[in-house]
Amino acid sequence: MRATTNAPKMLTAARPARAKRFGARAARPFLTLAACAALLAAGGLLPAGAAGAAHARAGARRSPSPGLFPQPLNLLPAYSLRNYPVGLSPRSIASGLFNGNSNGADLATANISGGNVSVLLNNGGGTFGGARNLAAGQYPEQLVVADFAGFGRRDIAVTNSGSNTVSVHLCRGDGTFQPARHYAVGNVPRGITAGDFNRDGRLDLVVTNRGAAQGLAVLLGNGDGTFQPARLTYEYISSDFVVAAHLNGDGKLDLVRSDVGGVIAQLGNGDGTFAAPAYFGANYQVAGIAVGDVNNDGRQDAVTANITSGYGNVLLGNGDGTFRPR
Ligand SMILES: [Ca+2]
Ligand SMILES: [Ca+2]
Ligand SMILES: [Ca+2]
Repeated sequence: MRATTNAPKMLTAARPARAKRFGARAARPFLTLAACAALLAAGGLLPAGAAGAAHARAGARRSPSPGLFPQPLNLLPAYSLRNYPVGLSPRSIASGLFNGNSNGADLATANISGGNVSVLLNNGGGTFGGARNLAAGQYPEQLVVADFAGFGRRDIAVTNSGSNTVSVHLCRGDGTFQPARHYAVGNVPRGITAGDFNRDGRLDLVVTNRGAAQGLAVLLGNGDGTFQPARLTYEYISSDFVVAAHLNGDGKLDLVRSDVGGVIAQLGNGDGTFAAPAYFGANYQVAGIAVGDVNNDGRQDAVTANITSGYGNVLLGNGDGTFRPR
């Protein structure tokens, strides 16, 4: 995913600081919440509407402290928002074209208490039809949308932290999906990303496991919508989120993972395995990450949302798999 917004103009670097590895907890330059929302939307982690609203609000009201709002940001009056019922306790959201019309992007949510994925088809004009729920595993957490079967359709893969599986829902191209196929992936899977990590032209999956044996599950794709059994690694890193990105220009797809207080970069070896994790500190408790080139230097950068501190952070990529604060 790429950040394609004008987000860099919204960045408000406050205190330049040198990158520290391993446990940096000092105050960092931060983003406005609006900028975070815009960047997370660009990364598919927030609806674009929320980001636009946050941006508009940011333009109307400035904080006395650069980048920091003195009170929680109220995006829009609740009465002006249209509500779309989905399954119980939606946890994450993604967009994709699930049917053949040109109405625009459709939506899918992972519903942690409902045990399902809700699909909302775009009516055109920015409204959506009623949710159709797809049975997933127990406690669906995060989802990724990609063409796993090679039919040019947008399929859905979702982590199920209760059943320790990934559910893969193959799209029929008309907005409906085949019954899910489930893959065991390790203990308490949460984050998920897709990419061709072994360079065979078939999309693969990488999952972060948060359970007792914290690590990665790599599922190599067969190109027909099925996957090989997961290969597990154990780095004992608490990653709730993972994003595939090219960090060092070697053509081998890499990973950016969240950690409690920062991000983890792992360079891909091009065969579905990854080099040792490298840690780069941010503010405490990273609750979301997005990756994109926020300063237009051709190198992928990382943006974090930090739930405990209330800040977001920008970590600029050096083009070699390392990051520096901005
Ligand atoms: Ca592959
Ligand atoms: Ca690489
Ligand atoms: Ca950059």
